Amino acid sequence: MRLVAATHNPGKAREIEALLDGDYRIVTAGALNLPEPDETETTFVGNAMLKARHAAQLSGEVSLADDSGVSVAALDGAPGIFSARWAGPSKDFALAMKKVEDRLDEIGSSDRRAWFTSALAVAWPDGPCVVVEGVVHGELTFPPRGDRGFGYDPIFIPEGQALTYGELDPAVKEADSHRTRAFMKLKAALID
Ligand code: ITT
Repeated sequence: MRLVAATHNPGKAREIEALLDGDYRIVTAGALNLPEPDETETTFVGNAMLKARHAAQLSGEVSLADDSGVSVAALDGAPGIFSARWAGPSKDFALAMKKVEDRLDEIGSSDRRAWFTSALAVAWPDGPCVVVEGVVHGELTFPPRGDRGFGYDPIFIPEGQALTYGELDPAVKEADSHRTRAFMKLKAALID
């Protein structure tokens, strides 16, 4: 069966494909030239549903969307759902990570606690939409380290590890990331 991965982010698409482990043929929203919807909701769950429904409606196929981001405790959860927007139109994540560091410096906080969230939604054309959320807690580190991941991976050290997601083998991230935790819940929700 074919599944539309309702994302224009190649890093996410790679991880979603690995999680599906060959069970579905994946085609991305980017490859189908589907336009990106405006993410007008106020939660990860809301935006994941919006993106999955949008792709399902336009493609006529079952669509899986991910809305995700990093939330920083000392910044009251920012950037959170605005994680992509902090990188600007040129998707400059070096800039976005610097912005996080600068904001922490500005408020003089040494609290480095942070968490990644992934909301995964599956929508059927003219049908239901199932949504779940996974979270991984950890700590931020500056300057960024490692180039094996994407987005904010180089500044995030997941709980129980000494290396950032940017430094860790992608298989280690896949074993227990926010996206993997959401994916496990999704599987359970779809089987029940
Ligand atoms: P789509 O909406 O097309 O899927 P996007 O990049 O705009 O792509 P989001 O709106 O969900 O996706 O933005 C989430 C941002 O948070 C994303 O651009 C990443 O930089 C960051 N992010 C999400 N998951 C991440 C992960 O596992 N590792 C590092 N950064 C992540």
